[in-house]
Amino acid sequence: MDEQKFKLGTSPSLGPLGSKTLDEPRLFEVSWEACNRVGGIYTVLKTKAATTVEEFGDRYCLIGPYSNNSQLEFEPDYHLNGASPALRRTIEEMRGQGVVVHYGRWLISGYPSILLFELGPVSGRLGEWRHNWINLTKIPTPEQDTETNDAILFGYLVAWFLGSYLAQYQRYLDEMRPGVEDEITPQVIAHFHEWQVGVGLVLCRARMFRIATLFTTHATLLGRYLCAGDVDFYNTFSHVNADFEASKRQIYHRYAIEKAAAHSAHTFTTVSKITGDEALYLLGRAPDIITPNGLNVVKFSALHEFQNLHALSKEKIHDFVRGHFYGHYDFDLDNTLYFFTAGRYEYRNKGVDIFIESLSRLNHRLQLYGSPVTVIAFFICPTPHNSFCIDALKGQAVARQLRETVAELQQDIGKRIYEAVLRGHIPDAATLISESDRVKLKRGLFATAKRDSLPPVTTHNVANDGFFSQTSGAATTPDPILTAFRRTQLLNKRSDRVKVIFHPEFLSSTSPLLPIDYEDFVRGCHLGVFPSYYEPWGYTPAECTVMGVPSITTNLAGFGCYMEETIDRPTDYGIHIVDRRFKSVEESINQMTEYMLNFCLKTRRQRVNLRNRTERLADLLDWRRMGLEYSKARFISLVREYGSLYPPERHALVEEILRSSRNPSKLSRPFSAPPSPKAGHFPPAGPMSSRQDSYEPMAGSSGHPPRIRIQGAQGDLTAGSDVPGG
Ligand code: G6P
Ligand code: 1S3
Repeated sequence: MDEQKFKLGTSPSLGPLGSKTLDEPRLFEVSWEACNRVGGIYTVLKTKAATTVEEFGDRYCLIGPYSNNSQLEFEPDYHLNGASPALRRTIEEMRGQGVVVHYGRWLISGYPSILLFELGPVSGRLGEWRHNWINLTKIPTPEQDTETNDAILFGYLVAWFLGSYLAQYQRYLDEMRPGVEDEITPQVIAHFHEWQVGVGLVLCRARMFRIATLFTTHATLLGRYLCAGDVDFYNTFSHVNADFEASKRQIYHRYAIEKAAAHSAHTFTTVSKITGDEALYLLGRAPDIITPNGLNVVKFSALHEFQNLHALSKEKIHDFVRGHFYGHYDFDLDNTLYFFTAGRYEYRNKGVDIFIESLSRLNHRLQLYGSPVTVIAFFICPTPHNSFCIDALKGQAVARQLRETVAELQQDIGKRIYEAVLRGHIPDAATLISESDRVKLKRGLFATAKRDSLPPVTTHNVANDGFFSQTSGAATTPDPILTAFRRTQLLNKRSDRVKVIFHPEFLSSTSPLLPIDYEDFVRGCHLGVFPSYYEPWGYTPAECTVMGVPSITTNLAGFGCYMEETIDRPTDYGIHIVDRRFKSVEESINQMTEYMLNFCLKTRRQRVNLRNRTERLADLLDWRRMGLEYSKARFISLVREYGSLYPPERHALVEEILRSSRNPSKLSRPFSAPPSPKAGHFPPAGPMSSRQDSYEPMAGSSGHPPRIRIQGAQGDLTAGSDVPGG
């Protein structure tokens, strides 16, 4: 299938068909998180913008609510210079009726147009619109739910806008062709993300606008609620009484908006297959097509440099570790591996619970084998805290002081050697360090050696550390990570081969404790661990992948499922998928422990090799490839809405898309080139050598990679030895 033909902007005009002509499609993408940083959808829209602009140019416009967050990233176009005539007239018309709408550019890669509606100025119309909504849909909406009230205000504004725009657009087209009888039909696509903007979609359909609509859910409302509780979600979701469960949790009205939007849309999509199953059972509609999340890979792309960047960033983490473990620093940093998990603090949904349990088993196994390897596991999960932990700060201060002392000495000793050689003799090593130098060094030695307590398991004083709140003395739920450390006895003892550090704050290069950005931190680590229980997609392991960092994910995470479906043996690419769907918790923990243990047993050379393989997957996650699923979804909507104006081949193409999305093909296992160059063995010519791969053989590899064709990729992602497979 020629994938390029769905790219609407690049295809020639779709008409003329008989006496009618279709104008090139205009795309509006509607989301609560457009230019409004809230969660994952913001990342989707932001990273995808460049490829969408490439496809639609100025015919693409985002729509979102105006908020304080918006101001930092929004460049207003006060005179509407960049707006098309129809758009300008619509905005002016709405402004004339008291609507405050900002038009301009979102300051991100791609520089897309954006419309931001202020909700405050129309809040007086809430009563009228709520009443209308309830009459129209019979969905009861409680007056006091401000989030739903905002969703209604925003939805009515968006529907108002789209209806007016359609009329202005047709008027403009007619004006452009006075006296010509053949009509040109405008094509408008409106893509809505998540339930918060579902009202607008339902209204467009109820008002019978000639607009091709799409609805994407990134996580079902009810699924999130059920998983956060203590429900065996994936074994029960096929027979859940969704209406009842939603009512029980007092989210029926929101869930009903989501369900109405999913059913109203011409095309319904989810970010992963697993969320598609969830949608089928909880919302009653299976997605027409999966639209997985991509990344703007260029941003992370470091070509062959990424291995060097790993070494540089790892050195920064080493610096922190030297200070943190002062007095207990008896392990070899050259034999130390950094594991980490990061994300929203959802202890169970993000799988932090089973990560800690597996670490404790790993600790035991490494001790048993007398392994020289030390694992330091970081938990970057923001939670309320009071300040830095004194002991953690002291450690960094002590290490910094010693570093400065040694740096001064280094300079002095250098000078002494220089002077001595100038005077014609080589100095005696014993005289190079003076008495006062020795005193300074001894002071440093005592400072770093003296420590009664164990190195702290947390960098900050977590607010809920204890069983009793400090202020009221009332019982509170103790912090689950710290509780699990205590229960599993992961307390940074000398004998522990696994050490733990909880960093309850996002990382920042300005931190006095661990001064490093998240991206650099990820690059410096060896393994990202994300054993999520509820994760419709999950950007964290995807980010690791494009930076060449192996990771652990699960077959309950959209990303993990996608990798499992796309690649033959993901483990060979450094993507370790824990089975949390068909195995018991105990079995999943054991599987994870095995993954981590095997990782610890790898040599440096094997780790370097694995990182190379992982990084090769980056192209798979690029929006240039993933974005094609969006193109296909839009194409389906267009044909479904403007069907009578499309020739039969276009309808057949829709069937083809739907068929092929039901049967995705796999990428075979990564190919390893022959061993280190020696007589008769040379690295394959071409791009592989320029990628600086190491030439470690893998069992079963033949030495000559076949050309791999990834179906469903942009064009055909065909390459020789450089593409993993074979
Ligand atoms: C990169 C660097 C090497 C370094 C290696 C360490 O590949 O280019 O210079 O030796 O990382 O790898 P490790 O897995 O031990 O951190
Ligand atoms: C959702 O955001 P979340 O972290 O609440 O949408 C993201 C973007 O599609 C997705 O990556 C994530 O898994 C979902 O959970």
